[in-house]
Amino acid sequence: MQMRIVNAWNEWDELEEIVVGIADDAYFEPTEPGSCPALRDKHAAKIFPFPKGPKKQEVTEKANEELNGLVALLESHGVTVRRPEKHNFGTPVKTPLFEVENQYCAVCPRDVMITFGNEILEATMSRRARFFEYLPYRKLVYEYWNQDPYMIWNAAPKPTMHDLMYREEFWEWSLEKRFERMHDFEFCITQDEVIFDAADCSRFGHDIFVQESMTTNRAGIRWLKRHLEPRGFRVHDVHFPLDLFPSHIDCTFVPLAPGVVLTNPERPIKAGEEKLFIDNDWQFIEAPHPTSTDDEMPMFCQSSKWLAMNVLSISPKKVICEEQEHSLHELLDKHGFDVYPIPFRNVFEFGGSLHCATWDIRRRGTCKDYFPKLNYTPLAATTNSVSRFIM
Ligand code: DAV
Repeated sequence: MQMRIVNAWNEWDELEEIVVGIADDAYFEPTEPGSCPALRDKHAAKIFPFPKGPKKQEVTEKANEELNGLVALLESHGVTVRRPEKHNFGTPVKTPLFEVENQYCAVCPRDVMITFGNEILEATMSRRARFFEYLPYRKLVYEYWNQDPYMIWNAAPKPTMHDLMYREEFWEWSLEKRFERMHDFEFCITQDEVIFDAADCSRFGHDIFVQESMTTNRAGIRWLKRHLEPRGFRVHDVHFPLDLFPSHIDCTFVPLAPGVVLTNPERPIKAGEEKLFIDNDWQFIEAPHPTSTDDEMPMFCQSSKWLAMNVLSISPKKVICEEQEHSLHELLDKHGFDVYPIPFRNVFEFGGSLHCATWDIRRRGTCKDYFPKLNYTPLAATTNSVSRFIM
């Protein structure tokens, strides 16, 4: 019998195979129209620019120790763990339409790669330094594709990443201006090209929720709808207006088990979008305040303190959490989850925490409907009626 290797329909089913990122050869993210990295300490930022070039070896080694700790924990639960290939992130990128001085790292496969059932999809990405970030995963993808005859492989269309794709003045906007415009959902990328990072998607069986953000635009969500609906998925855009710098849904809205989502108290879902969850008996559990304030996060980390919520489920009952987030451990324990704490803070400056640093390939289970009361109109239905009309 032929092996089925690629099979993951949600964020919580029992985990069987996963890719864990690696910090080797990581570089600092460069300044570019889609990203303006800044030092965490505002006083230091007045004196020192954000560093350029490769990450220091001891910093990379510390991150690798924690990533290896995650690998060991997963293996002790019987999970098969795979790692990305080596890649030279110091190579500059030059295409006919843009140039960038270096690439980034292979710590966060979640941002680039996603498994939708038996399909592996490579995201378009939204930043120049990450244009080629699928490369460290290609050997694995070929292996899955060669061994699993049911596996479908797709790569979303690459955007130009030309200057015109970005709205650079976004970085100059004051917080007041962002706050006033929070319901426009307009960020540093324009709406003309198809743009999405994989980490803006969250999988709930038949239903996929995609956040509009600095890394995913409305055309990106439309592309995902047209791509996924013929396979039986229902794709929903979701918004968290109080997140003035949204990037990746997995520090904001994190499903842990059927009927349970961990929510971010500072980033409530847009009024009206909660209805689908409430109507279908989903419970929102509010995450407690993280251990660190934003100012206390590691100096070069570009993510918020809400990395505290970036947990990895290895079954509907078992969750891996960052070691220092005691209030979160207690909360999850109270709700009947087994918590597995591990140190992970040295990974933060490489783009994320436990969910970001992984990409699940196989979870035991099938595609289920967790929103049975949903009345969904597929995008294709509207498009078809228009084309019939034109003919
Ligand atoms: O809240 O800063 C970070 C996600 C990183 N992949 C946040 C989201």
